[in-house]
Amino acid sequence: MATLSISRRLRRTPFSDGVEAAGVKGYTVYNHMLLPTVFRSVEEDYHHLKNAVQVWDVACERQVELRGPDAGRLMQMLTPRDLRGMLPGQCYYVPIVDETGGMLNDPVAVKLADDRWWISIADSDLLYWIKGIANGWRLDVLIDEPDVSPLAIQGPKSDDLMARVFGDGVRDIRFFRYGIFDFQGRDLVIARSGYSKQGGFEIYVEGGDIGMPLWNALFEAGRDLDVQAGCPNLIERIEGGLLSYGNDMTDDNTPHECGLGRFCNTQTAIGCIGRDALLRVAKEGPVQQIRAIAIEGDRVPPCDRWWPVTSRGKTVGRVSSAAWSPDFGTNVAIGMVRMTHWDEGTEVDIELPDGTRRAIVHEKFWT
Ligand code: THG
Repeated sequence: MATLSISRRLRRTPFSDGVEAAGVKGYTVYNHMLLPTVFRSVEEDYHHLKNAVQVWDVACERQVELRGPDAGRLMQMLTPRDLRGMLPGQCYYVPIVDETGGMLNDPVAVKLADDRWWISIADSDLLYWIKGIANGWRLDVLIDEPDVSPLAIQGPKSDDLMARVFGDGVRDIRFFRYGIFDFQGRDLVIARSGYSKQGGFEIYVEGGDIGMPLWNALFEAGRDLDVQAGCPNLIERIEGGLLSYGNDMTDDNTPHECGLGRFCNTQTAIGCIGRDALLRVAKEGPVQQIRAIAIEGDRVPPCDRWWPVTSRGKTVGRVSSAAWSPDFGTNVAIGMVRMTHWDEGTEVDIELPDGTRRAIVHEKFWT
């Protein structure tokens, strides 16, 4: 295999020195930035995540900051989720759609104040779409990428680790809420959220200079908790049905196809771009949708292209993410499946590069 060449266009993060010292074995590129994918092995990392606590460099979840009198109006233009009830202190998972109802990103919106928001983006250059909208509508809002780098603490021992560094107050943070906590004289946003189903927090580290001091403080405080460097885990996130923008869905998919209809209030999200298109597709209903798929046989190879889902030789969907699950003893996968084959228990074939496998479609994910 060839290697991926490193240059300054592929951005390091405030935690990269710690990630390297911890022995990172693999990276991907996300928002033009390094994102670790493996430390010991994907399977060892998976077991450790489910049993202990990990510190994840997810600085690549870049923030788009909206600041000014029109920040709230702009935010509602970007998403079909109704934001009227959202208060400072809350985070919302928000589909972002274009004028056709196609998914542009699936970020977490953080409401800091009525006139100040962070949009914690997935892997697409959303900044340019947002600047274009704001300029086209001549909105009174400043838009930029601030020096904010999320550090996730994930796993069952997250509360214990975080309490040692930030105090017992972190235990009271509710799911998708945040509080402000001090580290070395700096106020940091800390939310109970993260890209795993094992529980934990995300620290929005404001100011790259405190990245390594915070990283080191967490590892020193958690020595007896078996704290390890980790990263979003492929197996665990498939078991949990956490979607990956660019892999599992693109701008060709509506939120409803992605199973994100529960995060859309298209009727009441007045001003949302793509609202008319979404009202049309919501009335008809999607003709394909994200599903959990159990692929039979032994360990599948890495899914680096869509694998056709077929039935009697005809294509009825695609698999976009797949991995062997030690806990469930089967290959777990995420795919987009046509209506004719999306019911629970439907048998399908998956065309892998090295041959055809039988598989079962499920309506619910594993965790
Ligand atoms: N945290 C933050 N920013 C992010 C991610 C994150 N940006 C990139 C990427 N992840 C965006 N995608 C997701 C996908 C899923 C979730 C969050 C961001 C998620 N979903 C939960 C679920 O589906 O079970 C909960 C959603 C809810 O109930 O509101 O957490 O992880 N900061």
